[in-house]
Amino acid sequence: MSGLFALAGNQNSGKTTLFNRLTGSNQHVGNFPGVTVEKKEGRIKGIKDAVLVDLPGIYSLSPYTSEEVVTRDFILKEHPTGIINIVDATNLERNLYLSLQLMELGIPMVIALNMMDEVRASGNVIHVELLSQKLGIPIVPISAGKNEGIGDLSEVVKKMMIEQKTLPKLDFCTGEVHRAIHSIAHIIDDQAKQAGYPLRFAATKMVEGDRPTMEALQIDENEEHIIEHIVEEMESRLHTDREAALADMRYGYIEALCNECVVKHQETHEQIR
Ligand code: GDP
Ligand code: MG
Ligand code: K
Repeated sequence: MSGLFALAGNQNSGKTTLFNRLTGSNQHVGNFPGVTVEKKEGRIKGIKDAVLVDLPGIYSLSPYTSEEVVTRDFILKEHPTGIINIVDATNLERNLYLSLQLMELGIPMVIALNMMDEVRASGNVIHVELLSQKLGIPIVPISAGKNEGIGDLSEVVKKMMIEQKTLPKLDFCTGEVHRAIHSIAHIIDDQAKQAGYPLRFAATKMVEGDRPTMEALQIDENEEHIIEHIVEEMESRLHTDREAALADMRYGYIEALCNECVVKHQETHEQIR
């Protein structure tokens, strides 16, 4: 059995530090095909035949930068065994914005919740178990900088390799956006399947008007017209544009999630008094 794992996360989340911890000196550097984005690969220490690819640091999966395109293409075309999504726990809401998008790709995923040393020092508390339950994926608290939790993370990665479980569907999609995604999913169902795109991800990309995905799915003029109509309808009902509608929905979900799972130092203080 062999495994291919993708390390994805925001810039400055500790990705390079974690990559080095997981692979040791066992790494080599190249480029992703066709672009000058650096591709680092290494074997994961302590796991037989598991390769880790360090994807570029990104904040979203929209194709605005070649880093974002590289990340999408790698995950959609290479079908990795799993994604290790490194999340800066001191910046949880911002980082989870990418996590939600990665989860739409339907690839098994573990969150490596990094910088936990700083969270501890701040006096904040993150209820990791609860967060993991709500998201439906494993979360391992780590401090890559202090070399803490790396063994636990390795164990989860090893398990992902053996079990090869698919990701449970996370339903954070509500209201008008949900309606639009649902209608579009209906239209592009076959094309998404043929292109090897997860339906939910593809439908969301149609709402965003994402050209590369439209081309990959070979959306014709007629279908594009229908999709545009659905999205305009959504915009007029929400009194906002498509990008804001999606961002509002994602951040709304994340905010509620963090309200439940994170206790800020000051709040603990107030409870005690
Ligand atoms: P990247 O941009 O995601 O590759 O992040 P780096 O690995 O370069 O790390 C960014 C900064 O965060 C560096 O100064 C690291 O030393 C620091 N860092 C990484 N992991 C941790 C951690 O667990 N705790 C703390 N306090 N700092 C960390
Ligand atoms: Mg780096
Ligand atoms: K830091």
